[in-house]
Amino acid sequence: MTMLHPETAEAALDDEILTCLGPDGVLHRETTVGGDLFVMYRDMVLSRRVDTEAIALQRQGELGLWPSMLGQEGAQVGAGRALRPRDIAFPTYREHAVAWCRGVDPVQLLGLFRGTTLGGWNPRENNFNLYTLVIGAQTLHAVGYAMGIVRDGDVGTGDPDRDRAVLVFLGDGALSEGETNEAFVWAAAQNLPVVFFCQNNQWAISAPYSVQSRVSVAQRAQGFGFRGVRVDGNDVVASHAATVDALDRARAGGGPTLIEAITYRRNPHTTSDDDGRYRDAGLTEHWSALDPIARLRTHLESSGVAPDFFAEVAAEEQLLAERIRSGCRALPEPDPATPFLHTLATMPAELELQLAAHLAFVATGEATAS
Ligand SMILES: Cc1ncc(C[n+]2csc(CCOP(=O)(O)OP(=O)(O)O)c2C)c(N)n1
Repeated sequence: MTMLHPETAEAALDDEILTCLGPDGVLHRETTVGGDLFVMYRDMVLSRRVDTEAIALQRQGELGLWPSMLGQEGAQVGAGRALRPRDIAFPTYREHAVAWCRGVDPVQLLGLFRGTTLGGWNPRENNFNLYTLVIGAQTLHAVGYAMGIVRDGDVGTGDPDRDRAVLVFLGDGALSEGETNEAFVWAAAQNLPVVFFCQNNQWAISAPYSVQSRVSVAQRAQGFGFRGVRVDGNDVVASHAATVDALDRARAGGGPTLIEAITYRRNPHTTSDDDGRYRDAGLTEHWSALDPIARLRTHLESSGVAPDFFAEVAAEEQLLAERIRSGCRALPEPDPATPFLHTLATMPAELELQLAAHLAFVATGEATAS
C-alpha cells in the first residue's frame, strides 16, 4: 500500500493552485491526509471504463444520451475517496467516478440514460443522492441537508462516528445560476457543514468560463464570506488532500469551503454535442498530456510497483466492461405510466387524459387527437 507521508499540503490551500502529483508523475508535495494510491488508481481506471463503455452503448442505440467525464477522474476520485460513510454527496449528472467510489452499481447509472428508471438507485444506501440535471439545483438540496445535520446536532461534537458533512458537486456553469448563489448565502450565513466541489472543466457546453466571471471560481467564495481553494483537478492526490481538509473542517463546525478543481472536459458536453463547433482540438490535446491516470501510473511504476498490479486492474476492467454491456441490455423495460404516477400525489383529470393518450401512443405508435 502506498501511503503519503507527513509534510503538510494544507499551508498551500488558500492562495495557490495546490498540486502534489505533477504531470511528470513526480510527487512534488506530500500530504498528511493519506489516501491509498492503489485504490485511487483502480477507481480511476475502472470508472473511466464505465464512461468509455457508456459512450459505445449510446452509439449503438442502447442509451439515449451520455455525459462523458473523460479527464475529470482525478478530481472526482480524490473527492469521492475523501468522504466518510456518514457524509453524503450530491452530484450533478457527470460524477460517474464519485458514484463508483460510493459503491453505486454502474449499470444502475446507465438506467437513467437508457430511460428505464427515473432515478436509478436508493440515495440512502450509499449516501449518494440522485443525479440532478437542473443546473445548480443540487446546491440548495445540499445546503438544506446540511441544515438538517446541524439541527440533528451531528456537527462539531468531536465524535468521528457522529459528525457528518455534505459534499456537493457543481460545474463552473452552475456558478452563474441564482440557486448556487443562494446556496452560498445560506451556507455562509449559517456556517453549514457543506463543501462545494466545483470541477472547473472550463466549459459550460459552449460557454467558456471567461464569459461568466472576471475572477476565479475559488475567489467567488470570499464575497460570500467563506473559504475558497484551488487545486489541480487532474491531480488525484491534491484533490483528495483538499477535500479531506475541507470535509474535516465542515464536520468540526468550521463551516463551508468552495473547492475549485481545475480540470478539462476532454469529450463533448454529451453524446449529443459537437465540440468542434466551439473549441480548438489543440486544447484537448494539451489537456490529454495532463491526464490524471497516466501521471499516477508513472508515479506508481517509478516507485517500483510490480506490473502484476496493472495487469490485475486491466483484467478487472475487461470483466467490468462485459458486465456493463450485458447488464445494460438486460435492464427492465420501464412502465410508461411511471412518470405520470409520480408527478402529483393525486392525478387530476387532465393528467389522466394525457396518461391514456400516452399509453395508447406507446401501444400503437399513433398519436391520438386531443
Ligand atoms: C437550470 C438549467 N439551465 C440550463 C440547463 C441546460 N444545460 C445543461 S448542461 C449546461 C451547462 C452546465 O455547465 P457546467 O455547470 O459547467 O457543468 P458541466 O456540464 O461542464 O459539467 C446547461 C446550461 C439546465 N440543464 N438547467
